[in-house]
Amino acid sequence: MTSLRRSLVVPAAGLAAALLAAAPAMATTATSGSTQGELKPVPLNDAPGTGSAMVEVDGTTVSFTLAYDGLLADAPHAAHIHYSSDVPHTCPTADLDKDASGTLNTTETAAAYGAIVVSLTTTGDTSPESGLAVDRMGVGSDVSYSRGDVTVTPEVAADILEGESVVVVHGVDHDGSGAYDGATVSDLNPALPTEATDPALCGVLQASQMAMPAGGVQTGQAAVGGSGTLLMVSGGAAVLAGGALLVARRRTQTDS
Ligand SMILES: [Cu+2]
Repeated sequence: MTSLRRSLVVPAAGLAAALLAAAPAMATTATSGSTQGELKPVPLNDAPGTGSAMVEVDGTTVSFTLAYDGLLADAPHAAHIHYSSDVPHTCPTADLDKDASGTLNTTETAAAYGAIVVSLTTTGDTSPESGLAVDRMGVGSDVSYSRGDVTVTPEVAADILEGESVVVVHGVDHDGSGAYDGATVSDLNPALPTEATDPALCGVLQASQMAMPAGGVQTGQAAVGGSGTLLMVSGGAAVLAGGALLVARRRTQTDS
């Protein structure tokens, strides 16, 4: 029996070693997941619309589906994923109307959701430089499009998976004229009326529970504060020390 016991112990030790050895490998495979956001009207801007965004991350490749309904017809609607490290990663509230204009422009609302990190174009470049490339974005009131070839930095990928990125669709009709017009110019581009760029719909990208891999992916991200590599190593640690990580995960979910 002694020899049998020994033969059981040795493989167990070998398994532990294998788990430790596997941890670095998980750094590349576990930076994946699905997120989604329910798009709702931005306060004060009164866009009569709703929508949804689904964003999947696989390493530094992002695929997305953006759909919305009810926005200004026959008008282009810029759409982006926003993130900055120094904002609350939320959709804007009416109290951000710092100039008391009665509406919210992009400068005011960026205090909630940050800068453009991905331009949700239908084709071609998806960098912030394409933020107003509305010839490659949705047009009209009932729009749905997808693409699967967006390349982002590891940091942007991690920010999306951490639930700190926000999808915004722009373009409103404050005066109900049926077109982008009015005397107020855009804070992004003075050649455009502010109606063309003011935020219409907003939704925070949250992890899709059903599509998330089991264990502490969110936990690792929150615990170490953002590095994709570190968070995945932490995810590996969850296999070995699940209890403490589970507590951290609960705390994270309460905060969010
Ligand atoms: Cu935007």
